[in-house]
This record gives sequence, C-alpha cells and structure tokens, in this order.
Amino acid sequence: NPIGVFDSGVGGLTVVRALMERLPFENIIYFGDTARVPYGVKSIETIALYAREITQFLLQQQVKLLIVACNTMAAVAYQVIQDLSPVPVLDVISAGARTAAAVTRVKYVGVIGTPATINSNAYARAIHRYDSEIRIFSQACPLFVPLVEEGWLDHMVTRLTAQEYLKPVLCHEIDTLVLGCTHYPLLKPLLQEVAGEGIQLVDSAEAMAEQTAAVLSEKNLWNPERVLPDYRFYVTDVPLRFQSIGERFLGRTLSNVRVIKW
Ligand code: DGN
Repeated sequence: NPIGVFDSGVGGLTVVRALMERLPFENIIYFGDTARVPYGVKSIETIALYAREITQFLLQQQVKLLIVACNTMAAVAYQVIQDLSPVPVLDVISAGARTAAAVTRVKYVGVIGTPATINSNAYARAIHRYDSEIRIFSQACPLFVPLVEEGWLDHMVTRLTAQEYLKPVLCHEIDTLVLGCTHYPLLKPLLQEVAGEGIQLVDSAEAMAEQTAAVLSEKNLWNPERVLPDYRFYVTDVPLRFQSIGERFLGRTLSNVRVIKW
C-alpha cells in the first residue's frame, strides 16, 4: 500500500522529494489542495474542516501511513486527523521538533513559519516534549511563501525580507533554526547566509523522511517489492504555473497528476 502525503498546495512536494530520496521503493500518493491554498492565514475551524476532507480521501485510497506535510495543518488540525485515522499519522512538526531538540547545544532555538503555525505555538509545545529547558524564539514570515512561489530564491528582495524577519530571532544567540514551513527548504542557502555559518538549519522535510523510515521499520511496513515505485499526485485545481512551480519543489518532472473536484 502507498504512503499518503498531504499539504495545502504544492509546498508539500518538498516532503515528497525528501521521501523519494530516503525511501526509493515506497509508493506515494500526494494530495495538494491547490484550489484552497493558502491555509496559513485561515481560521482553525476552516483548516480543520479541510484537513478532515483530505484525510478521508486518502484513507479511501488505502494508504498505510499518513504524512501531514503541511506545517499549518499539523499545527492546528493534527488531533482531528489522528482521530479519523486507523493508520499511523506522522507530521512535519513532531519530526522537526525532535531534530531541533537533538541538535541544539545552547538550548536556544528559533522557529519560522506561517502566521497560523507560529500563532498556534505548536513547535514550542512539540520541542518541549523532548526538552523542557529549551527556549524558543519564533517569527511568522508570511512573505516567504509568495517569494518562493515566485522563484525568488536568491534575490535581493528575499534577502532583505529574511534579514528583517530574522533580526528579532537572531538577537537571542540561537544555534538552531527550524524551517517550519513546506516552502522554506528552497530558501536554505539564502537563510544560511543571513543566519550565519554557526546556526544549524533544521529542514522539516528531511526530518520527516528520517522519521518515516524509522516508523516503517518499527511497524514492519516497508514495501517488500524492490521495483520502481508508483507516484500519484491529486490536486483540487491546476492553477497558473502549477507545473513549473511544482517541479521546482519536487526537484524532478511532475507527471501523473489528477484533478479532484469535491
Ligand atoms: N504548506 C504550508 C505550510 O507548511 O505551512 C504553507 C502554504 C500555506 O498554506 N500558506
């Protein structure tokens, strides 16, 4: 059975990319709610309703594992998803939080994400589950999502925006910065430059792939077949520039895309 991965739009393809690299024989079904993205500025009730619909859709596809790739949904709707699901549910926030807690030496950690993710305080709660002494400094960076989708990954405007957003976080002498949004792995080189060499960036997509591998082993869920896997992508709309933006996130050609109309 496939692994089900879902997100509010195309951003979760950064998680699929990390999964493809780490788990090259696993079948994956991706669901991106491209008609209703962005979730990052919506109410908790609306995000929870959307999360429920997507979970039900993926469960009908007989997935063996659900991965909440969207930080925003993981932050405010994890429980709703978990309550619906008979299969294990993993999410990017727990994965990123665990890595951050393991990596920090000085126990000062920065977290950046969408306003919904940051306002929910979900990263702080998740990090404190691993180590309650860690101090967390967070910052919502709403302009990063459109900048990444515009492809301005190494652009003066993005650099200035990053300097502005990171200023209040960096003044706390953090040694770890969690990229708490699907889009931010694409900004890694620029963010590393702005944050400085001494700061370890935690890519929640990579952390997710590691955690998935651990759970597949623990629950004996690895796909026994060592053949080229099947990848299917469901979206709720094919917006302008979908193909080129999607391929930037996925890092390869995006095919086998089907449109679902609820
Ligand atoms: N996928 C969302 C996240 O990781 O928070 C970002 C896109 C959005 O819904 N704003």
